[in-house]
Amino acid sequence: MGTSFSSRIGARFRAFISALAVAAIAVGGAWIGASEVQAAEEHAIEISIKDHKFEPDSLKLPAGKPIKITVKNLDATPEEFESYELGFEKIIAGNSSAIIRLKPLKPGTYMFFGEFHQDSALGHIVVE
Ligand SMILES: [Cu+2]
Repeated sequence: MGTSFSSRIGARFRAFISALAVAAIAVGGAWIGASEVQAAEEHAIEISIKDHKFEPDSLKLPAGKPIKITVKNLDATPEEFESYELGFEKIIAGNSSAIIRLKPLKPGTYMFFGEFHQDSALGHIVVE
């Protein structure tokens, strides 16, 4: 008698715990799902500045996707990463990096340059 009572409690307790676990997985799953979608939509690329030149100086990017550009300035002096056509400018201190995020782009060719060394720091982005 005592055994069946405690096993009934035990069964309810186990049901409660498994319901909690299902809820936790559902919440965790939704959260992971959202961040995965965000990461999948954003196209991330990296570009560096060395000897006042961009490496690479030509980038190919997909149209219609948000873009994340990480710019590493490997020179000791600051550079300003700028594009009139894409409407950004950002000063990057020597030996440091910066992130530039762009809204989804239309197909085309867009020029960019390093404003502090415009004779050598030139490049372009082809969006297609
Ligand atoms: Cu500028």
